[in-house]
Amino acid sequence: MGVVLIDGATVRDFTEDAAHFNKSVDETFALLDANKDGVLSRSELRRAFETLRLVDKDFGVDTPTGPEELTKLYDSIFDKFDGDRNGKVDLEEYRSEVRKILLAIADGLGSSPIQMALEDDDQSFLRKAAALEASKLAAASS
Ligand SMILES: [Ca+2]
Ligand SMILES: [Ca+2]
Repeated sequence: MGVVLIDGATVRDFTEDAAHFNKSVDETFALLDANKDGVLSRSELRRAFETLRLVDKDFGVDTPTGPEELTKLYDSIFDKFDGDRNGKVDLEEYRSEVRKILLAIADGLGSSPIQMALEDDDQSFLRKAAALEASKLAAASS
């Protein structure tokens, strides 16, 4: 496992590559949906963010330390995902919110690349974007 540089274009390419993007998103959705009912509950989404560390990696925010702040943070994340406010996050809502988040990250990165370690157990989307970039580079140079 190595280190790759990713910039805004890498992240944007990833979100625009529908086949890869949907596959990655669907994989994480399936992981998060612990009771396999096809939707994410508040607690499933929260546990997901805790175990995948998506908050610090993909949202770029410092994880608050107090339990009340944490609950507020996860509630606000859940409300963003739950577009139709029915208390559940379905796959379409999940896909569209993840895409929005990644595009915002892409804008933030611009053309200033950041280093991204490729770790096997890292399920963050930035890592997936980095892996896609690495595989394209490998294909181009072979
Ligand atoms: Ca579920
Ligand atoms: Ca919903």
